[in-house]
Amino acid sequence: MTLTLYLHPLASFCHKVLIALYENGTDFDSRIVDFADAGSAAALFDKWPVGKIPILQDEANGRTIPETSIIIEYLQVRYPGPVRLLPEDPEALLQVRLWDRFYDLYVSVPMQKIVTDRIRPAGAHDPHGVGEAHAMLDQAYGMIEAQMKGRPWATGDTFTMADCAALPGLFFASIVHPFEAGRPALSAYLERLLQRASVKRVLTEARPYFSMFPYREAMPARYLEAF
Ligand SMILES: N[C@@H](CCC(=O)N[C@@H](CS)C(=O)NCC(=O)O)C(=O)O
Repeated sequence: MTLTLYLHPLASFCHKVLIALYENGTDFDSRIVDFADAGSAAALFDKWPVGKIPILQDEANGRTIPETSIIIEYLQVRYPGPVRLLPEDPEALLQVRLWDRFYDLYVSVPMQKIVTDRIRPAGAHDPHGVGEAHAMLDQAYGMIEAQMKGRPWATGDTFTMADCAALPGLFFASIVHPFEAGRPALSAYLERLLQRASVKRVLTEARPYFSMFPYREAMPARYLEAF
């Protein structure tokens, strides 16, 4: 097997790349990174010193590819499959890149801020930063509501990298900062994502690890059942 994805099955950014891999039926091996295990963490830091997952190792050419958006673009260039996640048309491509950035930076990052603050040591919490993260999610939800009116997928009629980015952010954000009433297009979009076969597979593989999620008690019951 030439491709190895270093990941954790609960990690939202890993879900983004897994969705892309499953959409295209791309063959790969996975290696779980356990940050609590010094050897496992060192193997990651050796390859990508900022220590973020996922990273993709390509044995065929000895390359390590970090950063989810770059990994997905790399897969499309080097290992294309039936589902084109980055469109050929330059204008459409800009929209996909924009909404990919949007979901990473303004949904996933504030969601992570809220989640990780819960497991900080006593005295190291950041209530101001967490408040800002909640405000950012409110802002993002409003913008997604407007964007998704009349669109099945993040940027139009086809499923793209932006949808790969949207699912993990929205899934976990919907737990820590539930959608307020009056967000029907946002809610319908998340439901549509949850019905996608690649997404069902990712969340099914993540479910055994849900007990490790710091907001486990806030997970809707249906998230704990089969997708
Ligand atoms: N910008 C990065 C973000 C990756 C990221 O934040 N990954 C999280 C897991 S979801 C991580 O590695 N967290 C470990 C840490 O921050 O120590 C990407 O798109 O790949």
